[in-house]
Amino acid sequence: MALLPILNYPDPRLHTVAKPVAEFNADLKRLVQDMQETMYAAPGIGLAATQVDRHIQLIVIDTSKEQNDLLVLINPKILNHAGMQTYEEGCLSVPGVYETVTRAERIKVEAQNTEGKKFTLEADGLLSVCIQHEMDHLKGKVFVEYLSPLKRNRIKTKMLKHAREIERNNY
Ligand code: QAP
Ligand code: CO
Repeated sequence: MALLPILNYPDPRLHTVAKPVAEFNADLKRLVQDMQETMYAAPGIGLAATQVDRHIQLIVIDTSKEQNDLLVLINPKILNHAGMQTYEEGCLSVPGVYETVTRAERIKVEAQNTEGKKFTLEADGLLSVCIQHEMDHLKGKVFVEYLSPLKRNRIKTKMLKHAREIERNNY
């Protein structure tokens, strides 16, 4: 098991479009383990492979308080959606930033597990938001892209300034 480095916005690699997973092998299972460990350590409730610079359609999510209800979604597709909800979102790739985003309220998702077996899942509330947020990462989209250009640019500047400060302290 290993903690993986997380890409920080505005890293251009966060805009890479992920490819479908074709082989359900031991390497994939190891990546799932490492992503799970990385998410729990953060701590976070969702992590997409894109965020650890692996551009395949793989997401791990756990919205439980006890961190004991892991959901792994491989090659996820939204079959249908209904309603609208707004939620204050954060992202492990945009630390310290929380902004309101509007998304579908309920979704039905089809995905595969680490064995390649297909399943469907219905979600609402936080889980629904989290799945949609993580699926955006697989398309190369970060939640700040839903905000106004003014807000997004302020966030970009803040992130770059923060990165420079860390760089200076490491010197
Ligand atoms: C996506 O985000 C999400 O800023 C998952 O300093 C978030 O796990 C979907 C985190 C909210 C729906 C609602 C963020 C940790 C974790 C930070 C996360 C931070 C430390 C974010
Ligand atoms: Co995110």
